[in-house]
Amino acid sequence: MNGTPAAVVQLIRDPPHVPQNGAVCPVSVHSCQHRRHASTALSQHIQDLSGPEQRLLTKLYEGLIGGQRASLAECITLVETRHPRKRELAQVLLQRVLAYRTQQEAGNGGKPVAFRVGLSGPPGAGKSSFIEVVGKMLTERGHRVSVLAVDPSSCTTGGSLLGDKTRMTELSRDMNAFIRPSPTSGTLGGVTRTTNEAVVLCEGAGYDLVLVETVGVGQSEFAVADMVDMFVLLIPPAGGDELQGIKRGIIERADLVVVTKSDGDLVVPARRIQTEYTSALKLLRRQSRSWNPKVVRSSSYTGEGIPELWATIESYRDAMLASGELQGRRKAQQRVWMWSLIQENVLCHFRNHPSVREALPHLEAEVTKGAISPGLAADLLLKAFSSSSSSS
Ligand SMILES: Nc1nc2c(ncn2[C@@H]2O[C@H](COP(=O)(O)OP(=O)(O)OP(=O)(O)O)[C@@H](O)[C@H]2O)c(=O)[nH]1
Ligand SMILES: [Mg+2]
Repeated sequence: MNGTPAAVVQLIRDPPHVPQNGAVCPVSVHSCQHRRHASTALSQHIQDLSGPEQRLLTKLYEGLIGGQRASLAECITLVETRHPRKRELAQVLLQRVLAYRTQQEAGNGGKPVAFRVGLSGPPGAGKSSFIEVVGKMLTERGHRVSVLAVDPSSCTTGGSLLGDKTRMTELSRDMNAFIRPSPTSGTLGGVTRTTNEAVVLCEGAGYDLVLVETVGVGQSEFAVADMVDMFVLLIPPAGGDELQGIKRGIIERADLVVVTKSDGDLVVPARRIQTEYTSALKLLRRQSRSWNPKVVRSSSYTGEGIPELWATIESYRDAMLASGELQGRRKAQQRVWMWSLIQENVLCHFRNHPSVREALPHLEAEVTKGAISPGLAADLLLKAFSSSSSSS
């Protein structure tokens, strides 16, 4: 919290439980106290903001909840920033949006107002083409759909997001859809923070479906599985080699497996993969008491299987909502999110600490030479960090 204004600290300690737009709802004495704390925290913080900052936040917030795409894009840019002051502003904005969402959920019987689906799969599995077709179907049915494309390799390859845009041409022109590549600064913590925050903003802007696409390489798909209501794995009807890269751990996390490209000559291999995965899933531990993971086939070229597949997704949502598991999952995810932010920040703090920076090159060299053990080097660095941290 170093450098964080006291009011932000208090705002974080006492997150507002009520909307900021004066809505009145029946409350208990306990929530009245919360309301007092929250409004005190907020008004203190508002004093901290300069006039232009306040005006900027109000403009962004009002544009966002008014459903304006340009404001949503600007808000996401704000949460993605690395600029320290802007990051603080982003937290105030998010806090307001969260309060607004809580109010909406209260009006919805305590149930989430939007549904979040994570889509992952190996490179070229057909994820973007799938989202284009599903997204169009959903906007035609009156939904508002946002798509966040997370690509942790984008900072090194730079190319794949461009591909995404060209494969979602129709959806990107659709007024009821919002597509946004999410740059991630290459770290897993970056994926978690910016994507989670972007999801909150999309929901605040009135998108009732949030789709998060991620390439199934590295760890980003696990981070995405930790931030959605339903995790869908897309598998191409390909040979064993191409499927080798799919980690067992991620198959365990899937609520639904979709075998893509089930058209033309690929129907036969797609059926085979469907059978293989159906038996594989039976061997895995059940994740949920209200849902058994399923394996379905679809084609984005012919559209076959797509409406049925979405019906399956809806029956998952209904079952998970009815049992309360979905709400429980979201609560657990809030904790995971917080801890992943702490981990990211603590590590950054550690690396930037003067004593650590001073000792690190020498100790790293010693460890590489085999002169001292990694355990001892880590102990020395942690000692340098904690002794000067506590004396400062
Ligand atoms: N036959 C067939 N090909 C498909 C289908 N869907 C996608 N493809 C092709 O598969 C290739 C990859 O499709 P994308 O939708 O870009 O796949 P992706 O998983 O988003 O790819 P990355 O984002 O690069 O990981 C493209 O050449 C598509 O034309 C389908 O339903 N049937
Ligand atoms: Mg793609």
